[in-house]
Amino acid sequence: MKTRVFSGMQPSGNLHIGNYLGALKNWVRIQNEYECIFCIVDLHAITVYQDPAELRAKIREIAALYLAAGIDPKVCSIMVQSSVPAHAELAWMLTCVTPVGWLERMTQYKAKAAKQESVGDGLLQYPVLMAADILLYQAGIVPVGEDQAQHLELTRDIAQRFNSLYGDTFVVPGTSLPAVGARIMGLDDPTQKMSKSASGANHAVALLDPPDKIRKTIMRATTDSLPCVDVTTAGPGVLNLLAIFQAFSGWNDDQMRQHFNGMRYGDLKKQVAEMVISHLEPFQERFRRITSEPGYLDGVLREGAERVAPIAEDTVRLVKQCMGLYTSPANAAL
Ligand code: AQP
Repeated sequence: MKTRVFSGMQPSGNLHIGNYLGALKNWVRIQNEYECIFCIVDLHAITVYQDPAELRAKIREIAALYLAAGIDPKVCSIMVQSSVPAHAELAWMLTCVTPVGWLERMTQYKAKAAKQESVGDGLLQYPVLMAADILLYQAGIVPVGEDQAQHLELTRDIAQRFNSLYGDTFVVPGTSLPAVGARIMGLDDPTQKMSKSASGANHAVALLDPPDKIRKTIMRATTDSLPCVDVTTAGPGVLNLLAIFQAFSGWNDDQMRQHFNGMRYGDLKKQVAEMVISHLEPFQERFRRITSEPGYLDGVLREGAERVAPIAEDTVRLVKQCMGLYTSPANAAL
């Protein structure tokens, strides 16, 4: 039996090249090797306020971006988190075995809470819901970007705590990070992770940005005051541009060094911009085709949810039995 893979993205803004290089590209690479479930995690998105009409549109946009990136719905299940109620149900059960101190230590919680006037409980519970997403499907591998590694560690802690309290129930999942591109930094500030929710005009390259905008954003990227590239001593801005180029091109370290050492920053930026555009143009064309087919996206999402719901329901039933919750006699014997 193939190992199961689970991962997801929040429909909380425009997907950017960090989301693509850190996660989506890896998903496409491994989709034939494993049994993959790729989710649009809308329940996670509402841990900060989302305009309802925009959220509805973003859920569909993200599903179309998965497909445009090359996720094959015949091989993988693509589904929306809120369409399988077991995600929320298991999250509550896991909340009850998770010490609040574990959650308060999460760096993403601390960073996001610092930006809110009033912090919703959902923001604190975010990683428990993420643990529920993964454990619900007994996923063995979770391919994510580096920023999610701490949440994955917490998922393992929750699974192990549950298993030690109630007996072996959950598969303890492993993390899969890409070798290059696991943490793409903001183009306007290379000390900050590129993020959907950051507000700067030159912060990110979105997957649906037109070529002119991509060129403009990359040409304005922050570098440093040195005249040209030195791969071994480069500062964070130049390293970020090199990582973007390398992750898109697939070049090895020697090729990168030989090609870029001594190059002026203006030329480096031009080459990075053209590399990004050459990958995003065909991607955007596929996105337009997918979104112009009436009913196609909804069919993919419905099929995905129907395929995974029985797995999720089995896990919830098992967890209820383990914890001593009520299960009807018909369901008592698994
Ligand atoms: N900058 C990044 N570099 C590499 N990978 C990244 N990911 C996110 N940012 C980068 C990876 O993309 C996947 C989906 O992320 P998410 O939607 O769960 O939200 P996030 O990690 O919180 O990403 P954002 O873009 O910063 O969104 P907002 O601003 O809404 O919080 C994950 O696998 C993530 O690791």
